[in-house]
Amino acid sequence: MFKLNGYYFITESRLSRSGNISDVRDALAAGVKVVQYRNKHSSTEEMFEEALKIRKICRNIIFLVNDRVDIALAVKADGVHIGKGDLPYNAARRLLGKNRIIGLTVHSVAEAKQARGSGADYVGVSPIFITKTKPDSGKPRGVSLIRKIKKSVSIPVAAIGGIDLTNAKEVIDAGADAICAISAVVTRPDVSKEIKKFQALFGA
Ligand code: TZP
Ligand code: MG
Repeated sequence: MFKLNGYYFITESRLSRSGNISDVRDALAAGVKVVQYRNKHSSTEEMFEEALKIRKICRNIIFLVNDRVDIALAVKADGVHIGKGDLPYNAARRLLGKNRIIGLTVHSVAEAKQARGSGADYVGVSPIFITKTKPDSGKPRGVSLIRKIKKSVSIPVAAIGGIDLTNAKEVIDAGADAICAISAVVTRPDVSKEIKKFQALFGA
């Protein structure tokens, strides 16, 4: 079974100080084991080129592409992260095959159970807290939803949305296997150093 553990890095060039490629290098330097390429504003061609570069940098770790199954296949990513408005799970699975990773965004226990039943490799629970990074992500669910989902499904749970160093411990204590914190990391002058602070909270 697929495993997730620790800090999970997601790109966000609009908030980044030094750009996606530099951020991914910093994430690797911090020892991150999962990188997701998320880009909501570039052309398909630009996304392909950038994803290809990141795939090359992320040779020995898990590299996922947000939303875009076509880009994931084109750059031989390890999988995708999808949710509402993206290709439905079954269609994505048919294209990606059984060995690639598919993570699904969920907002409730029912959705998490459904994701598990369809064969998703992990769920992204979103948003835990209020976030400006994705204003349309819906109402904050709080850490209680992580607890409930962990009791209901066996696949790994990644938590996302408004997570920073002040609340990350609470999220981990609720049972999250992985945490994604975008603005709390990519807006900081030293991305690697910031990620290490999150990683230190695991097992602490
Ligand atoms: N999906 C749900 S919330 C979110 C995404 C991509 C944004 C999380 O960003 P931040 O800055 O960590 O709140
Ligand atoms: Mg999506």
